Amino acid sequence: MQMTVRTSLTLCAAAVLMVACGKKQEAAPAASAPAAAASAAAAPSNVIRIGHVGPTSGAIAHLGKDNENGARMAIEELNAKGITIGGQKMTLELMAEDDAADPKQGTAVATKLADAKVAGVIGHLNSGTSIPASQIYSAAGIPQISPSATNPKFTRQGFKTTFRVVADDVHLGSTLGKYAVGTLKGKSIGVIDDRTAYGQGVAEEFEKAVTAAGGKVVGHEFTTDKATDFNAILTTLKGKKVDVVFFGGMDAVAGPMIKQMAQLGIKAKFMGGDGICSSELPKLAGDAMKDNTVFCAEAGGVEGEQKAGMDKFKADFKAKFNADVQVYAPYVYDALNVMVAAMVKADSADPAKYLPMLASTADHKGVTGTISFDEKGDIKNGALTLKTYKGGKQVDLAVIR
Ligand code: ABU
Repeated sequence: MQMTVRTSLTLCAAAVLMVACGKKQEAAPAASAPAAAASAAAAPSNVIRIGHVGPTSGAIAHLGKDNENGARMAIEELNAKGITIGGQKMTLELMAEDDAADPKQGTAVATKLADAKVAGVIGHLNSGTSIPASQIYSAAGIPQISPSATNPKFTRQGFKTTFRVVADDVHLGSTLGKYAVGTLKGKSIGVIDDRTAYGQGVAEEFEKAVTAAGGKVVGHEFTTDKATDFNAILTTLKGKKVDVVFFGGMDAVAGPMIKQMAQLGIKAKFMGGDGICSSELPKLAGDAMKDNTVFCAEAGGVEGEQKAGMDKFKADFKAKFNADVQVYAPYVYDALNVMVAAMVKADSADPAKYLPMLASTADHKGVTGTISFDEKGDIKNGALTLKTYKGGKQVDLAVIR
């Protein structure tokens, strides 16, 4: 049954045409002129091209660059180690693209990468770009691993080419909802979401969990991923005497929102998912961020002996890029290593040959933990790390499975 659904959806995606699967669909935007030119040059036979996509421009460019650096680090290390496939020494080459966190630009760069016949794609960063792009990669038979897109739909479309190495919004929202009621003792909880695929999804899951835990959501307000003025919605929530505010969205919006909460004298705790859980958030929120008042969850987690690998990755990353890891760079690094390990195992970088090896990835020891995929392409036994901020730095509170 699962296979039937997957097959029909894949065929549906293959026909990313004006009419497909019984209903009208939007055609993916055509590749731009420079994109078409870049796709014309085929990779030499000893080069494996891997695409990476994230927003390296716009409000969350710091997150996109963090991801891209994770990919660069993996590629450089693998090239230094030496990859041999089919008896030939291969060089990995990164095709790094910017989707600006915009769904239309996301499908344009996905088309560019498909035309360039990359062997695989790591990305995109956002659910709102990863989901439409996944149709294009599926139609082209190109494996895609997102290191950060957490909307459940991403891996529930029946595509054999779609994978992710983080937990999803059901896991994030439900854990944070329980935490808001059980640990933070929230009695009057306000929710805001940015209406993106991620923000809306994680906020809905949070709200369900609050209700299930016996808590009360007294107001749900809406903003966008580009908004800068939250006075009206915050004033509404202030009138409802909220003691916890949950925001479904990214750190670039959360920072100014925390500042405006302080200006309005709102003393509520502030919570969000992995999208706000960055090392940049204290800079974005400034003095308004008081110790132990902001809570978030990264969509992965390591404990015990596995922590040493993550700590080493963070130190190496800092030494190489003179920057702290934001959130997802280690997940990008692992995703790329998982993809290349499947190529080596298949002794081929041909997606049709290495895709079955990728799908059967089991117990890959990465810096973010042990990676195995389930039948949907989701990480098995995914973890979350609950965090707060103290002295402008992240503090881990607990790893939850
Ligand atoms: N997971 C948070 C950021 C990326 C996204 O899912 O849109």
